[in-house]
Amino acid sequence: MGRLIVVSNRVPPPEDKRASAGGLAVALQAALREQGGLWLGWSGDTAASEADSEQIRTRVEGNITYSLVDLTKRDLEEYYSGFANRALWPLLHYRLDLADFDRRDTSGYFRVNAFFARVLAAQLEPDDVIWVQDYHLIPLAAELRARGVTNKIGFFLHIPWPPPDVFSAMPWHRRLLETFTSYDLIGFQIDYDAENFVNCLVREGLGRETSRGTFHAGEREFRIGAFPIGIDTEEFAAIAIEAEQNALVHRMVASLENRQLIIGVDRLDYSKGIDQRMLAYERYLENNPSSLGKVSYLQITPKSRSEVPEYAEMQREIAETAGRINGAFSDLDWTPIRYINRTIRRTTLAGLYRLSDVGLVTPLRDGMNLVAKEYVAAQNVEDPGVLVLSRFAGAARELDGAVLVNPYDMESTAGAIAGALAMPLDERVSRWKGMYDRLKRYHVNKWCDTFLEVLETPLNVPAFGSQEEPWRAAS
Ligand code: GDG
Repeated sequence: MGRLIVVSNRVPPPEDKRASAGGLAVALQAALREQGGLWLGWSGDTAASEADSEQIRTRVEGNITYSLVDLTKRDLEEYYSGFANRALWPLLHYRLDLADFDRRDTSGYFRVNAFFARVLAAQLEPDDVIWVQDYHLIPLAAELRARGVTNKIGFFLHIPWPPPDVFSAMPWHRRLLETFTSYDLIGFQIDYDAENFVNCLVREGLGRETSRGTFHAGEREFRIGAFPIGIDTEEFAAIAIEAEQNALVHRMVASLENRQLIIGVDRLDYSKGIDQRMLAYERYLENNPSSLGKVSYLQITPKSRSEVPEYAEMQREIAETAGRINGAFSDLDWTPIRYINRTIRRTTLAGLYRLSDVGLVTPLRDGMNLVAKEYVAAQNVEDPGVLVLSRFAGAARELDGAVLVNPYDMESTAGAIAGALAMPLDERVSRWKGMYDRLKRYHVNKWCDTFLEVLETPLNVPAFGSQEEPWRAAS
């Protein structure tokens, strides 16, 4: 087997070791270590000029080479803040109202993808297997093929894929869709996303199914499937147990004074439904006057993408909502919402999940949502909390022990919060156990291995396992 080449917008910094790194970075690093390989992506730094961005920085750690490229200010504005985060992100999260389709950004996106392809093509060996991550780099395979690259190339989309009527609102939808046909395997989080994508391809006449999960377009044949991403379940559970000794977690316990705790953890993003969630909690307080002073809701929301105007606006809105609710309901010794607008250490986070009676995960749309999975992994076997989960998170396809809600429906979300806080122990245990067992079996390393196995399986050999497994061929 050749080397594994991972390409993603960002490459994890060298200091990202176990406790602080997310499960995905650790799993990809483990796969790279096993096979030997290369991780290529943006360094996070801005190059002063185009000539400077040609200077590739290479770092070798064991059998992994990290290849870091700087991007110019213009590249970042057009490719990253522009097309990726102001066109693709809202579009693929069904938010046409927030999408900005700008011609200059679009050409910047394709230009930076061509640049990445040029950098990668120069380093490739014939039997390398390439795995491209996420929406920033969709045209990469087409750019590589244009440079004569014939290696296996897989793509995994971490975010949702909408139905054709939503996707085709983007002026360049066909051009982008066409580039997908250069991959050998296109992976989505859940079967609904894969199904939407197939419908887009078929609607545009860009692919037809030849056998289950295998599609044909022009000269090429490729697979499409669903590969729900997992977490490092047992590691995370162990961190959560250890975190019971954490000083910050102790401070939290003391400050709660036996109140019940609800937790929400989300990057500051409109897809996460944070404002709607606060309103549902407000409705819960209104509907349950006896709960006043007896429940605390902790919302941890690190800032993200502040350079995109919609995010700055949303940050203001959420802070206002939290302030208004606290102003209306607080007492001298109680604040209903504790809103934290910065990053908390991963170990502390695990301890806080474990402490919480309810994990409130209510995105309006989400590829998977790892917070839902981390919340389950962190629970105490003897006394687990309840996951209240949006039916529009990919995780809802798997976590059938969660209390599922429609985040647009405040009244029923408020009811679900009340039901979760009052749920008896035996029901909590039985709901939690099924979810935990599943997360243990389909952890992030398994996700990684399965994707790569399917990518390497010749097209005439069946690649997907039994129906019980989460990996599904699209049709
Ligand atoms: C994309 C897709 C898909 C959050 N706050 C803190 C913190 N976090 C960590 C969580 C979790 C991660 O960030 C967030 O993961 P999500 O899955 O919830 O969301 P996205 O960032 O939008 O990720 C998503 C994912 O890709 C993977 O495929 O599930 O649908 O949108 O791990 O714990 N971590 C620390 N402090 C914080 O304050 N340490």
